[in-house]
Amino acid sequence: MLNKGRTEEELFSFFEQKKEEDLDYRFILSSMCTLPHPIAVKMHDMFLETNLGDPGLFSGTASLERLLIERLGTLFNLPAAGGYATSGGTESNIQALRCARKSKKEIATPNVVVPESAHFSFKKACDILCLEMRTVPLDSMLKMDAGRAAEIIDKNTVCLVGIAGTTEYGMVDPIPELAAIAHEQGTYFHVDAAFGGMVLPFLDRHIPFDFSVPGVTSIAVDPHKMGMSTIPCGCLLVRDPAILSPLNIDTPYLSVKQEFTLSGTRPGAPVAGALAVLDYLGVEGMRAVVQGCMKNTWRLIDGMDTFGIQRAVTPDMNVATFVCTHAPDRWKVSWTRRGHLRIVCMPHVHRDRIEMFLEDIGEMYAR
Ligand code: 0PR
Repeated sequence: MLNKGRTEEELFSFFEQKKEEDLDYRFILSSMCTLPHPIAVKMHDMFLETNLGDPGLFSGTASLERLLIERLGTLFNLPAAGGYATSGGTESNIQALRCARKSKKEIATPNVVVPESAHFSFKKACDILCLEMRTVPLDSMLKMDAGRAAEIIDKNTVCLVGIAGTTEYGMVDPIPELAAIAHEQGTYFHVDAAFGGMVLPFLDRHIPFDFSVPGVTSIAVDPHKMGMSTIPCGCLLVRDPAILSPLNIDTPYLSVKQEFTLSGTRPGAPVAGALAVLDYLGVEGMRAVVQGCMKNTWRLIDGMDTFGIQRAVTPDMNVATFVCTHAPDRWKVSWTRRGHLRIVCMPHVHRDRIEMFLEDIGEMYAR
């Protein structure tokens, strides 16, 4: 620590300098996060000091968390769903696998079956929980091959995982088929909709992924991605609130006597922010945001096509991938494990940005 404190001016100048070293969101085409909605920022500020880890002290904030879960449950066709706000998809996935593991305590050598496209958070979860992770190959559309999943799942499988909106390609696994396979085996079925959960309900095309599909046990969804909340805000939703009960541990000196969360201290601010965005925009507003992102995704795909740059796959949502080896320097893009150029058309990636990017890449490929 510094022996003597610094003045506010000194601090501001140092912190401002550091902030300038960060990339400008307007050039970030690789991220699944975005600029928070202004209403989220306001509510985040208002709830800055709140701690959901001791909900009895912040009962108003705790009721906002319950409302957030209720809103998302309703969006996912189960208003009575249980759940809580996590720090993001990683925590939601870890907690889902904990629930699944605990539902089959008698299995000595438990395994989890995930698609090859699963987010790396499942590796962390399996490592922490000492679960064998079995990966299922993808079909030609880069979706989990349900037939192969049926072959790989066995009596020691504690959880089958499907992805609704894959990180790299924006694809939705065949959730109803997978749910049926899990049901037949009597296995917990978790849907990772960390990204897609705030996209799929607002698309014109109906893609089943939520609690309306019988057999879906839990769903991860992240308001801090397409929900435009402040960071960090994820949510884990469960079909039956009792699914979380086996995670309960005693917290004798707190305002609640048990908790099933992973973190102890939990920020209320992003939860307030996430709920504010949903209630401010409503279904109509969210639909407009998502449809804007989809329009931009298609403009990008069509624009790249005119330069002879083919899409790697036709995405189910706003992630565009291309058979392409170079991209203009000033843009922050990403590359998938299969070597495709990947651009996520988040709400901050406005149409003018897409046009600028197309101009830049067009010049590169014309050379
Ligand atoms: N599940 C899926 C399908 C995801 O895409 C992600 C993260 C997670 C789970 C884990 O969520 P948390 O990171 O909230 O724990 N997807 C992004 C990714 O790994 C996260 C991200 C966002 C990374 C913005 C970088 C970035 O700039 O690419």
